[in-house]
Amino acid sequence: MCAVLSFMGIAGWGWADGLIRNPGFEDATDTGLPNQWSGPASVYSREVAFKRSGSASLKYVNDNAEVYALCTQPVPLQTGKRYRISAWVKTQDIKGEESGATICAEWQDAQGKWLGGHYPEGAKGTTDWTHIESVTPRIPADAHNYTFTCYVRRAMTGTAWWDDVAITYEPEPPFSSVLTAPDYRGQVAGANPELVRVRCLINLIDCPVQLGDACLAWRVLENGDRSVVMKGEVYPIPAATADVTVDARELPAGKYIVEITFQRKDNGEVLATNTWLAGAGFEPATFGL
Ligand SMILES: [Ca+2]
Repeated sequence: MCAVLSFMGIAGWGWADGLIRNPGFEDATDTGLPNQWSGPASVYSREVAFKRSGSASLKYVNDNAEVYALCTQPVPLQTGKRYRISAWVKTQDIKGEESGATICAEWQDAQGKWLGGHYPEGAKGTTDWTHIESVTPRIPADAHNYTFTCYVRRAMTGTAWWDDVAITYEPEPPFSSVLTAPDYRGQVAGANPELVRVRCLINLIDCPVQLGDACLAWRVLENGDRSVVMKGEVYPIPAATADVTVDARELPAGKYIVEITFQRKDNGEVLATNTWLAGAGFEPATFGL
């Protein structure tokens, strides 16, 4: 028996739109702070001795637990969207009850009143470069101003560094899928072989396309040379949950790839692609896919 089924991932969706200026702290100012960043120069400075990339990082030095200092810059976020925030953080003797050196994103209303934020936990003690990464909730509709902040949590002391910070739009994928049949290891086999059925789940919350303007184009590829052995299209897509059905019963035994592309109907622009690898047995009563 030879059967393989694996989800091979999503491609063709998402982008990285870096929204932070001087994210690697390379540009200097004459205040000692990195360019574009605001904070008390008594605590924060541009550091050249330690860096994760380039020639500099952001450094925090504080020996007074009463001092709570932030290093911030405004960022151009948009209401209704989620963002991934990330940074590399290094610490030396960061002490206190809280979680240490970290980052946050915050939003205020048009009058500057704090509305909310996202606050992943940080690094404390003495650590080498550690990656912090987290996705914000959706920005509320009444938010107006936004900031990205590097900081050490309140009532803590020690030394910390940040480098390669980022905040990027994090759309929900518009398309995912599940191979629902054949239910045994992707095989079309046995006395009454099933149709291949892929349940497609469409989520347009972050996708600038209407369901009626999109289609599900599918192809069956021979696993070896990737030649197309079958293809078709579901249009219109009847609902946000829709099945793509492939009658693979006449295919020769072998391994095939089922590729489903969620795309614009009018110009074929690919919004997302899911790929399934299915295998078949090589016994007389079995069929391909
Ligand atoms: Ca750097």
